[in-house]
Amino acid sequence: MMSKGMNNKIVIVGEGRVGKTSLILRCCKGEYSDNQESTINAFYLEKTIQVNDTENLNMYIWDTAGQERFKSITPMYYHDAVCAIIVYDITFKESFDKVKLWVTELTQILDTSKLIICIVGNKCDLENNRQISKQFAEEYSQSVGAHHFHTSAKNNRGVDELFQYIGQEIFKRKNTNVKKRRGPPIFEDKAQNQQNQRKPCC
Ligand SMILES: Nc1nc2c(ncn2[C@@H]2O[C@H](COP(=O)(O)OP(=O)(O)OP(=O)(O)O)[C@@H](O)[C@H]2O)c(=O)[nH]1
Ligand SMILES: [Mg+2]
Repeated sequence: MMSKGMNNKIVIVGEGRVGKTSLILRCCKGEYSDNQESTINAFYLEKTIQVNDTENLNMYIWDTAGQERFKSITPMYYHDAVCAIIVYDITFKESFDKVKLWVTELTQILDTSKLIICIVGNKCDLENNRQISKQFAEEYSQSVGAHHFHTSAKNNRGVDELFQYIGQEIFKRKNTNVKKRRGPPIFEDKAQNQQNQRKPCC
């Protein structure tokens, strides 16, 4: 069974030149170019992943332009997204400042209890030029309820893991919603609840 429709919309945002387009092209087409040109028009590519033995999930991954002059256009692309991937370049400290701005913007506008946020440190093939420590990036991500990933679009590191995680997470949340809507009414068993409350915490 295939989950169809534009509702599995993922948007990739972040500073210019951090590797957003390269990540999409790597993920969806298995391509990479050292001379990737700056994005001017947003576009999307489709990616299908297997979420369990019998089911696939279609994701629509939108690339946006990172350059400041296109900033006002971007909200058009993220307002109905289920997941935002915020990319920074591990060799360029300022690109992490942009991550923080993006987190603020997205959390102000979108329902963060529904939005999956992934923060991605790209270009991890250039480990020697790293300007943002792993620990700092991971702690920050955790503090805003985001998952952190390291990727190299160039060397194809961490890209599959990132999109597999997102696919599984979308699938999991959908199933939970369906169960909530269709399930039988739940009658609380107060005695049982009280008993449970007495159980020591793990
Ligand atoms: N070393 C290295 N270079 C990369 C990697 N990913 C992208 N690049 C290079 O970084 C430059 C920018 O990549 P893009 O994918 O165009 O970056 P972008 O974020 O889409 O940029 P805008 O479209 O301007 O927002 C290109 O020259 C890429 O080849 C990576 O993982 N490692
Ligand atoms: Mg681009």
